Amino acid sequence: MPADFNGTWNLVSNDNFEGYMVALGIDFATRKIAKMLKPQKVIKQEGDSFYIHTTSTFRDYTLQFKIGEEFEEDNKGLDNRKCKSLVTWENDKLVCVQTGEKKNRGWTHWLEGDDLHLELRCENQVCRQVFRRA
Ligand code: VL7
Repeated sequence: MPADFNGTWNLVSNDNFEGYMVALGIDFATRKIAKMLKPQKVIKQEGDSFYIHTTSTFRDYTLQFKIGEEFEEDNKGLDNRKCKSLVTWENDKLVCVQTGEKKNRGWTHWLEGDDLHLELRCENQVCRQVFRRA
């Protein structure tokens, strides 16, 4: 049985989101707004199919994928760069590699107790987010 990420999750901590956004080339004004946000994630997981909806008062982002199937990701409303994304299981962690213009881009999700962790990577920057069940 793989890990079960289903649920609604609220951001409780966000370490080095600024560095991650700078690495993505997000402009100053957008960063000032973005770092104040407390996004919520709704995750729907059915077998190998995932739906991850990240919502905030400023912007929303929806991602749908199947494990092991590469897809085009547009990052619309984020940095708007297209990349090829592939999500796989590494033990109980969900690991996404986002191949494109930015080196070392990707993210990892895992569970620790009742918390959902997300590590966001771009170039030499790592942002660590923790979400708690709503
Ligand atoms: C999504 C933000 C910074 C632009 C707005 C910030 C709006 C709320 O990709 C992500 O999650 C994965 C894994 O759960 C699923 O897509 C993280 C937030 C990254 C990057 C860009 C700042 C403007 C934040 C949508």
